[in-house]
Amino acid sequence: MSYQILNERTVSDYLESKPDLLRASGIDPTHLTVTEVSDGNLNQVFICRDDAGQSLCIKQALPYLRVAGESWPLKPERAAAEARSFAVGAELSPDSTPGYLGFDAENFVLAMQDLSDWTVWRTALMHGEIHQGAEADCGRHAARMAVGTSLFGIDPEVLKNQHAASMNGELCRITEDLVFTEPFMVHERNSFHDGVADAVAALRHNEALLAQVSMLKLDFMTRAEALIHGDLHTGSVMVRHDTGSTDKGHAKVFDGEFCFYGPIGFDLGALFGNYLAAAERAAVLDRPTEFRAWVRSLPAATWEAFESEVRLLWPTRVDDSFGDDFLDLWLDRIKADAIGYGGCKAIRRIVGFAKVADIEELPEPQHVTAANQVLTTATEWILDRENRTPAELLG
Ligand code: SR1
Ligand code: MG
Repeated sequence: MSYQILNERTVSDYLESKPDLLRASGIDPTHLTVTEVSDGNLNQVFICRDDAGQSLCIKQALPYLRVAGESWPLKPERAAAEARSFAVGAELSPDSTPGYLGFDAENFVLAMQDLSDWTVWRTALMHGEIHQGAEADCGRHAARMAVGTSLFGIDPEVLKNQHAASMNGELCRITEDLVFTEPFMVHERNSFHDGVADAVAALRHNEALLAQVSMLKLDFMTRAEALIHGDLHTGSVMVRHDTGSTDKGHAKVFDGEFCFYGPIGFDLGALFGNYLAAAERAAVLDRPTEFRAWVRSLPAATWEAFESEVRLLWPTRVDDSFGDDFLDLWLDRIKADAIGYGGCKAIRRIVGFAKVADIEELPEPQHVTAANQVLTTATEWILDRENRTPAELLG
């Protein structure tokens, strides 16, 4: 399919031709300053600001993976999944969702609130910044999305139609390959430092681990519990300090193009796995005690906010044949899933395609120490996930 691929010079004219997007943003397209700020792996992103200081963010899906180029084609229709994620987030969790201004399905363009005065959480963590409260926002957001898009928030027939309309097979396959398959075998897309080669070989020969990873993969591919984000790492979260504070903050979740009906624990696990990378970075860089303690507390704080919010919403469930004892069992399963998926997500960032800067940008000796520690801890999480609590995960 051919469509207009935007660049910094063409965004103004494009916006002038899209009165719906303009109306929602209140921006004047005639004197726009447009800056490309593309940062993620898949898409291009522009910040547009008018002379009066009004701004908006434009995100366009390319027909290929941005970081790989045309050698890795990708259907731009994935932008429709992100539009779905935005619309549902705006309804169920508005405080933790960036303002959603509209979607142009012909050109695969999303318009959203400009969050230039927010910081990507991964970047803030790498710099040793504390945003106490962001972790709970993420847990609450995951809970609201989980309950609101599941059997507990929607009539079962309506739910089945929503599930069918939310298929996102191409992006799910990326996760299936990059998270659950390739890191555990020899594959051309993998890469890792020689200093972790022994640990990588060990996990590939660990039959118990491989079986558990396959079990988690099967659940990822078949257990359609709720509309999950699908890629909720710390690069999919923006944070900002509360006014006047240097350590209290809030979070907004964005970048929902991987969303699909999947296991609820997967999103929490993505956060846990990235908290692990942040914690190991903080350890090898000998960050201040207060920061390291806060990072170690993140899995428990996210989990506690998730569980509290689910319990708060539980009396509103649309099918009360699911009772309170079931809720305890269900939460236990989500918790174990989250820990297992956290392990898988951490391992893929050390071994597979698409690394994380927390570990990649460490100087060599620290990189090897942190990467080995991530692999050891992640393996334990997967194998022992039924017996672990989020409070114990980071020691
Ligand atoms: C092929 S895309 C690589 C990764 O970028 C996204 O953020 C997802 O994590 C995906 O696995
Ligand atoms: Mg992303």
